[in-house]
Amino acid sequence: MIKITFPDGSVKEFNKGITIEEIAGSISSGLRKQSVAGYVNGELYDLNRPIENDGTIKIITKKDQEAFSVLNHSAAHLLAQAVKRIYPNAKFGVGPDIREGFYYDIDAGEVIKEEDLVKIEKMMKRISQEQTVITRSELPKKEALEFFKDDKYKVELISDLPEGEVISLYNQGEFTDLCRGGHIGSTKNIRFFKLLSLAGAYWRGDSDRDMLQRIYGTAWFSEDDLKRHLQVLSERKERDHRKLGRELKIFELSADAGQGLALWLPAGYTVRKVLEDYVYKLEKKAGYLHISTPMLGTKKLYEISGHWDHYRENMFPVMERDGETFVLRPMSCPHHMIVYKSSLRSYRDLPIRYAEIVTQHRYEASGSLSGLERVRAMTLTDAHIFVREDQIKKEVLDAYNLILQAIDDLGLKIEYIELALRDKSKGKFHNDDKLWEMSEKLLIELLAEENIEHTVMVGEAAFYGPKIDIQVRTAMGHVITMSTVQLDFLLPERFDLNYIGSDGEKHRPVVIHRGLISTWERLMSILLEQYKGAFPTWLAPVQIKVIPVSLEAHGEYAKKLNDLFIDYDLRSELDMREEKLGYKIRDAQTLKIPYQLVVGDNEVNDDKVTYRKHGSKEQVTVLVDDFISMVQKEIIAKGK
Ligand code: TSB
Ligand code: ZN
Repeated sequence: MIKITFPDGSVKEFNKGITIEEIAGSISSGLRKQSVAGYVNGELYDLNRPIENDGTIKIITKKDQEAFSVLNHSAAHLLAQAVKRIYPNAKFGVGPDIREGFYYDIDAGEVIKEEDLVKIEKMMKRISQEQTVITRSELPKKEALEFFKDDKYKVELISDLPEGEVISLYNQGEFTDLCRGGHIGSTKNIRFFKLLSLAGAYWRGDSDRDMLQRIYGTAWFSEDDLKRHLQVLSERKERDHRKLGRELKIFELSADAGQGLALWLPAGYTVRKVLEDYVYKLEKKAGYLHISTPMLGTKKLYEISGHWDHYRENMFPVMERDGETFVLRPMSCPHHMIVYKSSLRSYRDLPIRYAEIVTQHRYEASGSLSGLERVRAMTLTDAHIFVREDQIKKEVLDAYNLILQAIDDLGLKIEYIELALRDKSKGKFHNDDKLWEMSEKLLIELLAEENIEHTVMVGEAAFYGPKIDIQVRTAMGHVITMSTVQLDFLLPERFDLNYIGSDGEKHRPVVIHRGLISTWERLMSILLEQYKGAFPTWLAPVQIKVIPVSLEAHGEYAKKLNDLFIDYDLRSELDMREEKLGYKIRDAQTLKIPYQLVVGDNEVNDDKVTYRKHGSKEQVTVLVDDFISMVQKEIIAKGK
């Protein structure tokens, strides 16, 4: 007999070899049905793994967070088993559970196509109905290597484990996988699942190694939960900026133009221009000075700044001509340092805030490129603020607050604030411990003093200093950085920046790097997703669509209206195509134009307009002047 201690402290005796499922069953049959796995002495145990010794137990039920992981991890094995049945030569990389499901990286010996997922899913269903028990066994490393000798990926994974490690295997029917475990006892417990998509994935994320195929799926405990999740996924797909960008003709990506090199179409460019004006005014009010610097710099400039040592991986290759060496800039900071140096500075001049809408290029890994979200040519709402040490906190805080104001004006939702620090063990950061300690401490203090709730990420700092990043969630569910404030003691040193202090001596300024609302590319992806393509009126590429009921009878008045709106700086368009009225209205709706104006007899006779606001079914008739001032007010208030 063994003694099992429950979370409430009570102790019960059971036969040696009892399982979580049986213990749950001894309490109630309801609990048995709800049980998924458990913790024995803190170790994750399968539903049916025999418990051999005394210990504490915690049963994981379907309601617990970990239950979803266990189920999905087991579903990944089920997927691999099904693939192996269909593709007997298949070899397997890794197959973990993830936030919303699971995946498995597979080399099937032939290419799996999107349409093959249906047949793989059917096979999974069949294996689930076979009700195969999932059992754990253990092997010494040497024997495990022998067991998996035909699967080079598994061999590599096992080889990386420490000598003497006991390796656990999981078996279900004819299929055995290398796995740490936490499984759900039987394939019969994996019933509600769906295979979702197929992607390429390099073995161990290394682009120099084999490309495997990654199959994504999701598994749930009930049909309803699965259905609900699939609904969420389909809504998300509708919100995906890549889809909306195509439908609304915002941008184009073409293999011929180059991957990650986005082309802005008229509608997208209009929004970008509006945003540019907006940023210019906002920065003017906040005391920024606007400058313009080139996209190209000498290699030497980036050697001085340290980008060459710490950021070269992300840079396009150098260009050489007539003995000169140039690089396409990945950031504007070095140029801004030179601008600072263009005059003698006194302590009274500081802070100096240089802002620029900066076009820059980064060589991002091709697998990481994603629509407008991560590109290789990008234009950043950038600034570098030069301050004295006693001005750091105030200027960081002001920059941060300006960012919050911009995000509020744009009506965007922040996921969380992140403090990104250095990982000392990594070589990508400059290595002056004193500067790092000083700058990290400053940001930590500031966030505490201002009660700014945040998460800390070690290793995500810039190579020159720590940063406060403002994170948003994308439609596809991952988190990206929108805005950033970064503290930098390094570049002033590297560029030997000075100002004359009140003591008449030379002092070093400190630099704050600030990305206001990201790059136009990433910002556009965020706007499209958060607004589902329906831009607020002040940002909309076209604000008003004027549609005459009959070209002949109402075309002239419609044109007069359209011209008037344009004179009032409203972005209005006239639809004079020889199409049916219904078609034109639908078209304006598809393009999510805020105001659709249908012009018929009533309007012509009474100097009125009848409009319909996007998203509303209601038709409203008002005097032309009232309509104009209503839209103007809405634009100035940014819809707030
Ligand atoms: C803020 N030197 C600083 C600048 O002064 C800098 O470049 N910081 S950065 O590297 O963090 O980039 C600024 C912002 O650009 C990021 O916060 C992110 O919003 C955006 N960005 C970065 N890489 C990409 C990319 N590949 N595609 C689109 N936007 C990007
Ligand atoms: Zn910078």
